Amino acid sequence: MRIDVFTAFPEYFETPLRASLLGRAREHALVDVRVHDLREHTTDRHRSLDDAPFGGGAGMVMLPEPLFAAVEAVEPPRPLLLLSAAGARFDQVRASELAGGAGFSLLCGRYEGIDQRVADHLADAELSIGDYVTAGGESAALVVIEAVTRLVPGVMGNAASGADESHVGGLLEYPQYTRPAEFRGFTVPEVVRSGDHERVARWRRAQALHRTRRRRPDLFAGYALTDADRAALAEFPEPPAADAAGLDLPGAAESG
Ligand code: JCQ
Repeated sequence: MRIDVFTAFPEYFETPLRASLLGRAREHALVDVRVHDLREHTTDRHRSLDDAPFGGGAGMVMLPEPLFAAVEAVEPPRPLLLLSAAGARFDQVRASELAGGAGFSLLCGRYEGIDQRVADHLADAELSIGDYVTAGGESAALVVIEAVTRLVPGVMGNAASGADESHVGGLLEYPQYTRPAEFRGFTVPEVVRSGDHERVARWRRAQALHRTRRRRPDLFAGYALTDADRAALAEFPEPPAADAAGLDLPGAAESG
């Protein structure tokens, strides 16, 4: 998997790309991340990457020339994706699609925006990681790189596939516990310590369903309950509000 990144701040990527999962994946040559400095493709003596907007208004806009020049010099893997709050939402399905390909590229904007001709005639698509505004596309690029890399075969060993299925299938994760069985008076549910793996699996399924219905009714609406789900819910009905109550999340206090 090759991933090319175009940015005005290449140093932003140094530590995250060396650390943890990404660092290991690169060491094992499972991913080849290449970070390109947009400023190397400027031509004026100030190495400018932005200018004032036509039509006036606050802020600066990224110039098309250095962005086109950088991409044309590298001929990076496609699709070339522009990180932008105006893009299509990046989700686990998009992550899997990208992980299934040979590579892709990310273009990080800064300042108040990018000349529209970059989105129209250079990038293949615009991608958003969520409805909020960041200072630039770099943090979003790291989110995309990490979400895709962990799906590349060999990066996570056997841990990845099963855990992801629940999210791809549209449910939130079940609650997890480790030692000690009692911590400051807070106990681990009896069922997960029972040693009955079938019963544990049914309990986990029920918790994932309860959580998703409470916290993400949008996801739950798109989920088709199976007979096994119904059986798990009948065996483990939702406990009195406790799971989400402390988080003050929308819907946490509702019933039904
Ligand atoms: C926010 N998802 C992605 C900041 C300009 C396109 O030009 C700009 C892009 C940004 C970064 O915002 C994002 C984002 N949600 O990348 C300024």
